[in-house]
Amino acid sequence: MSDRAYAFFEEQQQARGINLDEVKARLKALKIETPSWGYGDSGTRFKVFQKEGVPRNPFEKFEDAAQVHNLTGLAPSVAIHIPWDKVEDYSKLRSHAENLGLSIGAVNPNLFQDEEYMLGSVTNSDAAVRRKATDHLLECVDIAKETGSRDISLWFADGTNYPGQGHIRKRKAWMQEALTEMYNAMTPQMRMLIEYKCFEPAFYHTDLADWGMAYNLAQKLGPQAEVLVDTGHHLPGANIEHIVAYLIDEKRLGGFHFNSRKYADDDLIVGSVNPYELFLIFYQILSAAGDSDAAIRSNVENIAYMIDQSHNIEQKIPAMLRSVLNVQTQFAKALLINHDEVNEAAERNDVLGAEDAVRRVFEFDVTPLLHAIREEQGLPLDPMKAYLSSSYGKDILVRGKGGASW
Ligand code: PSV
Ligand code: MN
Repeated sequence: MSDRAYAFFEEQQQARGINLDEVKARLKALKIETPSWGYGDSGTRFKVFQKEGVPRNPFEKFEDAAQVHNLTGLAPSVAIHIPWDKVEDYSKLRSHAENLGLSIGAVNPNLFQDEEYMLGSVTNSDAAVRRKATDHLLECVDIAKETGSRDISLWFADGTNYPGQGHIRKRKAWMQEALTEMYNAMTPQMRMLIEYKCFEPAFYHTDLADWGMAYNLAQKLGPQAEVLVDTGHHLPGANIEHIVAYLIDEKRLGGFHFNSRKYADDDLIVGSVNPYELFLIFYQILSAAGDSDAAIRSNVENIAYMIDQSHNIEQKIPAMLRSVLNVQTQFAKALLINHDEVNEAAERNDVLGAEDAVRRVFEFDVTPLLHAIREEQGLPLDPMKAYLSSSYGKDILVRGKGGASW
């Protein structure tokens, strides 16, 4: 890092009234969970591509995830998906993670891959299928107890392809019934994060299609149920930062699955398509971080930042590095927003002034700041370069092809 570049940056930001010590402390505290399934083979609906060196089991997925954390200091926990990451003994997986400097993060039940779930899981008209799905949710609560995970993250592929195929209101009641049973099994420390998705794999209706449905369900279940915003799960044009602000105000924003999408689906690297959206999401979060209401501050402090990407064509570890670094960059930029400046302009009804006070910050180059904190943390200044020049990517090729799918 050039000292001159940082000195210039420091002078520029101090002149704007930004406290760089505070910015640095918050940047160092940023934690982004990576998904175990992002290290495995994955593909489109048409083909799963096999790559050489892909982890063969959950233990190896954690080893790859440790690379991402060691080089960036950003990703100390890894979400698991059950049964993709099913193991005999979760305490072994937990100590393996801990030996690597990681912890096991959110537990994700999988209610979309068994034959019986073709017409729905917890919303299936067959009571036996609903029972099986609910039992799987309960199994994941037990796994979370063993792994020490706070969050259980729920996404349902449930929906219908044709009008008349399912009774929408009955399905709504069945969903609530299953989640109530799961909610009652959770320990007081656990949280249920409810994810929604506008469509796919069902194309006519999806049982939890948007944030309002997820929020309504969370409210009915109780305070340990919150909404999870997957940035790829909205119709084009949706204002995600508005949803974020609204949920924070309701103290129900549980977490994020970060990724990007251009049209549909959700597996592109976060920040690769619309970095400004990511910046604006952090703008909303940070403007609530200083709220006078302690409950709002507490909601913000407990937001789980998670990546949810299954890379189809990219190399797995570099793609995950790129993802967490993109999040860090936009978070760093958003930390430079002078909220007083924005709010004062808004109060004067200075529309362009307020917009300028937000947008101008997005245009700052935060490289000197990121280099400075990495240096202070003893991390490589350029984690991607450090990974590509290490031997890890070559060493794992001995695993061969045909590793774990997702
Ligand atoms: C569904 O598209 C989703 O976003 C859910 O979070 C799943 O658990 C994950 O992707 C993996 O398929
Ligand atoms: Mn997701």
